[in-house]
Amino acid sequence: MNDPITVSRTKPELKVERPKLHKVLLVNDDFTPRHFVVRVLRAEFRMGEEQAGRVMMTAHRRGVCVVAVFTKDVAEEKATAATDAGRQEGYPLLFTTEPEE
Ligand code: TYC
Repeated sequence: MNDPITVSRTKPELKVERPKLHKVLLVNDDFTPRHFVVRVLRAEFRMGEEQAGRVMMTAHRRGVCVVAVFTKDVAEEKATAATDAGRQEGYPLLFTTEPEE
């Protein structure tokens, strides 16, 4: 006998998950000039002068500040590019990434 033909009556489950977002963090140090941190934030993260100044001062006072959130790859690219911009001028400026909860 042939196998009976069965018809699934349930829709296939769609498992489309949003990619987890990653934060780019600006880490304070004692050497990088404030105006240079602001310049890097403006150039790499397309921030205005005021917002860049606020982010820089938050990192300066608290030790660290969230700059932006992106997908993992973009967050890592941006953090590396911004850290390299400081290194090119001999500054220890550091941007890191971490996954959002
Ligand atoms: N603390 C630095 C200074 O006083 C400025 C600074 C701010 C450096 C934020 C890094 O992530 C930073 N010149």
